[in-house]
Amino acid sequence: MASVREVAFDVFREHGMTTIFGNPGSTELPMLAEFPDDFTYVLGLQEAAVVGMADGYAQASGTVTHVNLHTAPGVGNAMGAIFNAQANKSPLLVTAGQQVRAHMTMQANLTNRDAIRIPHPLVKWSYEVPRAEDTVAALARAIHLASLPPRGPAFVSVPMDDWNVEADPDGAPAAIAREVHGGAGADPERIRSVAARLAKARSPVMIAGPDIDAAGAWDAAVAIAERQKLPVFATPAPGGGRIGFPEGHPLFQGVLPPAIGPVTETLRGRDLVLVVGSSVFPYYPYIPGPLLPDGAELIEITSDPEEAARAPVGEAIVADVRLALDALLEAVPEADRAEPDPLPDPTAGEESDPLTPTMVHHTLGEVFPDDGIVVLESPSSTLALRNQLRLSAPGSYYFGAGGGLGFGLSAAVGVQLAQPDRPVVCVLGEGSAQYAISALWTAAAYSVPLTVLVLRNEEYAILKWFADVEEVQGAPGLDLPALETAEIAAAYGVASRKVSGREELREALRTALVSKEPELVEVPVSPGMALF
Ligand SMILES: Cc1ncc(C[n+]2csc(CCOP(=O)(O)OP(=O)(O)O)c2C)c(N)n1
Repeated sequence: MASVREVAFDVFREHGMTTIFGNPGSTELPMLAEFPDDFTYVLGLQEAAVVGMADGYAQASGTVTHVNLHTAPGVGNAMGAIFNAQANKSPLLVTAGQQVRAHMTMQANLTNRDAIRIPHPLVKWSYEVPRAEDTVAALARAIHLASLPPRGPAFVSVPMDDWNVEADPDGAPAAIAREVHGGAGADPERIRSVAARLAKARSPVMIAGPDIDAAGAWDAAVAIAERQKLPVFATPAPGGGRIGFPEGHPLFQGVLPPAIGPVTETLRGRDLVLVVGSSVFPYYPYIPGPLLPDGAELIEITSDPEEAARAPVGEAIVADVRLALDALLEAVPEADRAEPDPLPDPTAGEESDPLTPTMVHHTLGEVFPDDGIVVLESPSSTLALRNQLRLSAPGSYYFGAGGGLGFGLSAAVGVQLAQPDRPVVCVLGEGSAQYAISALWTAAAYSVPLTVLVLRNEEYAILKWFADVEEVQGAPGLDLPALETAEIAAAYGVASRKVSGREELREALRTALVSKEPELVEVPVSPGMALF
């Protein structure tokens, strides 16, 4: 008869989950025993990096991804990254080892006393099975839940002696065979009404969110905007974990500012705001004001009932974003409105010493391949990168929507593993690089051909900007002297170089982009925010 472990691996196989990210401990070894040849185990050296890598992999592959953690301390270390994965709607099966059942009540060493409670607020389901034989069913249930909209992490704690128990002979084959499909369409009546209101509107606008990309609704969003001649803004950058509209398209009007008052200012004069695949809105910082300009209506299309319920204004339709947009495309007529003026071409100014972040991103833009992917965590130059690169292909941008640093570097390793044929450039502030720095070791150990570009401004620039906004003076801890990222990378086995000036930067990026191994390029930049 098959063991729980053997059947569990059949379930993973059935779901295409043959890449497992983890950091093992004694309580996880029974799961890893006789590890099958058709599976890959990607070792991360600390759990923030392990979950971040799995998050990137899950988003870029579109499949539920298994991440295995070490009982309570491993889950504890992973919490910030699980928070990010939830915000990113990243479908993860998170498992953790647990003491032997006979040890749990006496709370022997490493017992995860409150296994379910630790990740509970950040996951869709948190569970420890009552009987060993139920493990397979619990894992299958967690996989289905993680994959259903809104996608996100689900957690199962598995006592270490459960893996070798005989699997339930009836339940196990059924669990392997089951399929669960999400993706509910919108009420056709509602879609017809949205189409009619768009057609009647004087000055409608579309706000494109990350779920357009995640749902595969990119072409439909472009077709609707073109047919209706809609100006399109990207949802505010903090929540824009992916881009939902080609940013080089003539209808693209830029990224919405992230605060209430400025959003309303930007939308002034509009009478219909169609928000697709985004919350309303990922605001930060708090700059109060009316939620919408006078005379404007807002309609949100989201696959996330939570997002729909918590929006502070407007109406919401809960449906799969691709199905809803496909239906809307069928229903909207051609509009004869004037098209908006396209954004002016990006400019970067004269070369300075050190370079400005804007000049760095402009230079990256010159060498950036058409099929390239950016994973971004350079807080004070997020908007400059968006403006300079104007990324315009699906699946070409990943950003930590949760705001927890450490996503960038680790997710980039996962994205590159999931998309081996597309060049991935991870753009980091030198402060951000530290939160999951050990992901560099995984990149080197697994020959992940990632390019890492580190902007060295010797400060937490974004926090200095926030200090101004919050009228905070005299805050300590905002400077980062002598943080030698290139040396750290070299110690992890990643080829690295320090460059200055455009020419050196361009050449270093060109070399790194075609290298079959990871390479890191560190460039000094001027301090402060870079908005364009
Ligand atoms: C886990 C975590 N800890 C702390 C912060 C707060 N934080 C936000 S931005 C930032 C500074 C980032 O510095 P750096 O990467 O050098 O970028 P810069 O602001 O200079 O562009 C910090 C510490 C955070 N977002 N996440």
